[in-house]
Amino acid sequence: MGSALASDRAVYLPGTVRVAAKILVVGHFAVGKTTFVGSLSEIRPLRTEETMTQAGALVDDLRGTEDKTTTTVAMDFGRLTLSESLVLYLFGAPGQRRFTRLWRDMTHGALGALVLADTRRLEQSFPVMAVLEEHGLPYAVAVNHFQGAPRFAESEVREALDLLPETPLVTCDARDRTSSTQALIALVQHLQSRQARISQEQA
Ligand SMILES: Nc1nc2c(ncn2[C@@H]2O[C@H](COP(=O)(O)OP(=O)(O)OP(=O)(O)O)[C@@H](O)[C@H]2O)c(=O)[nH]1
Ligand SMILES: [Mg+2]
Repeated sequence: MGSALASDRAVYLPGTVRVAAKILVVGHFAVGKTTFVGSLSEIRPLRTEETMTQAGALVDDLRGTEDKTTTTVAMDFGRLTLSESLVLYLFGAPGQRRFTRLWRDMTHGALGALVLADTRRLEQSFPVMAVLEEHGLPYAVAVNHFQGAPRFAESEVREALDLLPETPLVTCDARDRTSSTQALIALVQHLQSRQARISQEQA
């Protein structure tokens, strides 16, 4: 692993790539999903941003992200070549709960998900994690740290989100490519060790 950090954002996939995996980037409204996919993608990310209007003001919680003017209405799409042989296709979900049906559809064919969370509203992560659990999709959690957001000990965040001991929990800055890559690597390592465990049990 590691070539993704050093390489330029290449348009074409290297011929050495053998495995392509669909990874979801999910989380509640305005947690930084579009920013995360945009920081990581080596191709120009596909975005489906629309301007937010007064109509959404009563339902969309903009606390802490008052500068935000657009929201994802379908999905974000990006690509990250993580090693010579592995490429990740990143699908960023829309954030509002009215898109729950789309979240379900997006789980099809996905290998795993990265749940972005914000310590100012951890409880808003539950509906997202519930959909993943309902579909048996393994996930890791990355706290996207916003300025002024409270910092809690890892054990406190784990307890608040009711995470299983094996679920990875990391902190990231979705605007930073290196930090976002580390979060994704935590998920990929989790998926690999989970797969190894399943194969061992089946042997
Ligand atoms: N301080 C800080 N701001 C961030 C970070 N990540 C995203 N932002 C800002 O937070 C706002 C929300 O980011 P988005 O990437 O649009 O969030 P989203 O989860 O895609 O939002 P929806 O698609 O509307 O649910 C934007 O104004 C970003 O610039 C971060 O790590 N730190
Ligand atoms: Mg978005």
